[in-house]
Formats: sequence, C-alpha cells, structure tokens
Amino acid sequence: MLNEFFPEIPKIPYEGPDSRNPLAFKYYQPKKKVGDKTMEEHLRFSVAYWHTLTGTGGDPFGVATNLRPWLSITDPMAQAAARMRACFEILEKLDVPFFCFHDRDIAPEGATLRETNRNLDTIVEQARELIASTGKKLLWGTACLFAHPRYVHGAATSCNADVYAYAAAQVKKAIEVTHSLGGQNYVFWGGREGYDSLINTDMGLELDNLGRFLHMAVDYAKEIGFTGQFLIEPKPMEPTAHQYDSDVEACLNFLRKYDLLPHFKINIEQNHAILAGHTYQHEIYTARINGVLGSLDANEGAFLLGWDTDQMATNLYEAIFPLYEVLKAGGLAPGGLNFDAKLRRGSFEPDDIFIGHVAAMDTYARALEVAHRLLESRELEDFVQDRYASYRDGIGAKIVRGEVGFKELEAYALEHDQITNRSGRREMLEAIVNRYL
Ligand code: XLS
Ligand code: NI
Ligand code: NI
Repeated sequence: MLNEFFPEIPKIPYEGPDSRNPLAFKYYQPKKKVGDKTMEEHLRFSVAYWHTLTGTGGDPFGVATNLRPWLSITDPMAQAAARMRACFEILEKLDVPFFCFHDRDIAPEGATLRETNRNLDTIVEQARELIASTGKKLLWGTACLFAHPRYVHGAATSCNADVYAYAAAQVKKAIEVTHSLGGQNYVFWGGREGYDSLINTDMGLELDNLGRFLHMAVDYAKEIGFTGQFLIEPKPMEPTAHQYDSDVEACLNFLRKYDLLPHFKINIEQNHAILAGHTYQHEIYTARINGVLGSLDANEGAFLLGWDTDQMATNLYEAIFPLYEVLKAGGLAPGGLNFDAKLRRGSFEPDDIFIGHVAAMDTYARALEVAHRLLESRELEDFVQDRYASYRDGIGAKIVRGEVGFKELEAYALEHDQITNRSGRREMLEAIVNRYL
C-alpha cells in the first residue's frame, strides 16, 4: 500500500457503530450486502481531485490554509506528480474505488497550449501506471473551462470565437485523456457558460453555440471510440449571475432542443440543487422519471448561505431521500457518488482529509441502509399508490388511457359534483420515516 505522504494514517478500518475513532468506519463496509448489491456497488465513491488534492483552503476573503505534505515541492511538475501519488494513497487508505479530475487539477498550464498538453500527458502517464498498480478507476474526467482569464466571458458561450476554438481544443484533449485512462464518464459543468448581464449578451447565439459545441464533443468521442457516458452538471449561478444549465429541467429542455438527449445524462450536485431552490431529491427524482439520472456530486450546501459551500455531507436525514431515489432508479452505474466537497477552511490539517471523507462515507452508508429498509417496507410506496387509486378504474382510468376529453369530463362532473378528498397525511409519513433512522 502507498504510504509516502500520510505515514501516520493507516488503512481506515471498520470498527462499527460503537467506535469513537474518527479514523474508523462506523457504518461503511464495502462488501456488506444491502439488497442485491454490496455497499461498494451501490455507492461507487469517488474522490474529487480539485478539492482534495489541489484545493488550498483559500476563500474570497483569505489566503490558503491547507497544510499539505506536497506543498514543500516547488517545481510545479514535481509537485503535480507528488499530488498524483498522494491521490492514490488517499484512495487506497480510504478504500475509495474512483477519482475524478479537471485537466488543470492534475497538471499545470504551460506557456503555450502545446506545452500545457505535454504537461498533461506526463501526469496522465503516471496516473495510468498508478491505476494499473492499484486497481483504482477514473469515474470521470472534465476540462476546466472557467479558471483561466481567457474564459472571462465564457468558453463554448464566449463572445470571442478564438476562445471557443481554444475551449474545443481543450475538451478534445480532455476527452482523449479520459478515454486513455478508462474513464467511465465525461462531465460538462459550464461554470462560465451563462451571463453576467443581459445588457451585453446575445443569449440566442450563445446557446446555439453551446449546442454545436456539445455535438462536436459527441462526434469526436465517436471518432476515437470513447463510449463513456457524457454528463451535464446543472448549477443555476456562481460564478455567473445565470448559468444556462440551471437545473435538471433546464438541462432537459436544452438537450431536447439541440437534439442531444440521446447522448447525455445528468450529474446532479446537492449544493447546486439548493442554489436552484430545489431539494437534492427533487433534482434526482426529476432525472429519474426522465431517464437521465447519470451521476451524483455528493456534497452538502449550507441552507442559510447563498453560495456553493461544497461541504462534506454529514447530515444523515438529508442523505436518505437522494439515496431512496437512486434505489428506485435501479442504481447509478456507470455514475457514482463523487465527493465534490471540500473541508472547511478551519479544517486544514492533513488528517482532516481522511476524517472528512470517513464522515461522509459513513453518512451515505447509513443513509443507504435506511433508504433500503424504507423502500423494502413499502410504507411510503403503498401510501402513495393508494393516494392515486382513483386513476386505476372508473373515470380516472379513462383519463389515463386518453379516452376522454373536456366534454366527457364535464358530463361526468355534472353527475359527480359532491366531491370528497382524503388527507395527505404528511406528518404521519414523516413520523414513519423517523422510525427508520
Ligand atoms: C462547481 C462544480 C464543479 C464540477 C466539475 O461548482 O461543482 O466542481 O463538478 O467541473
Ligand atoms: Ni460538481
Ligand atoms: Ni459545485
């Protein structure tokens, strides 16, 4: 096992619910069966490179705080290589099977695009060897089309065609790299694909250009034989005032309009859902009933703050219904649960990386078991089924079968205008859920 950067951290053991050790699992047991699959197969955990390896702890008001063993290495490429080794040490010690990255998380930009691509190739070669020797896998790759100043006005929605071309070159390379590492998905999060103000924006052209861009990606993937799942990740705002892929429904509309629906599924993030004014469950449910549930960015936003705080998920209750939806959808694969989550700025010591992931992994493991028992019991399912019973025969069945129009319904209503409703019993149902915690 790799043991270069965190020598004091052992491979995280399972000690069970009575353990008081922050560096031990209380609930997560990869091989434990929950229904017909193991926890590991259900949850498909992934470490997010940008937060866990590249993140600094800096925020808009303060500088970096994170103490990381590789920061003493000053040469950028040597530091990048050290971070990649540290990534695999973290994956092994946490028993996390997957990781995800943006191109620029893993290797630094050079002075030219050619040099940048060479830097990337060097680190990708190293990642390939580490994948081969550890058996870890790439859940998804993506391109960072938002950090560099060239993307100040967007990438595939930039007003500047040279920027559009550069973004295309970058995504082309990122898809190649993802393909070469056996990546199971490829994500598009349009950080700056939106606008700051409509006063200087041609929204129609920008959206058409984004549609064209994604078609080029689909065509190129086909050309090189990349069969991983393409995912689009909605977020309503930040850093833009409005991001075009604002929520699952907006993505569905966009994908349908530009004829991209057959090629894309959705990567849903809790913090983005709540920024859009939705629950995580709402977004996953919407994706599920439209057949586009792809993958999850598993984090937790602060309900009182209006930005993407990307916290490690530790709120058990909030994790239950998202997993209930995943179970109803029949699972996430080839997607997974990617910890797009960073430690709080005050949690800056190296072992916080492990403490934070263990806390979140245990939260989801426990939530999975609760969601599974709840679904198996059918207590909620039966109630909901019964609530809509009026659509199973009589006039309801005729509505569902499309056999009646307004005239027939009027004739029916004239004969049945003394209506009785039944209670929705929300409080009773919430109390039922509490029995499963
Ligand atoms: C930012 C996004 C980003 C994507 C990948 O808010 O969550 O991290 O997941 O580009
Ligand atoms: Ni994300
Ligand atoms: Ni995010």
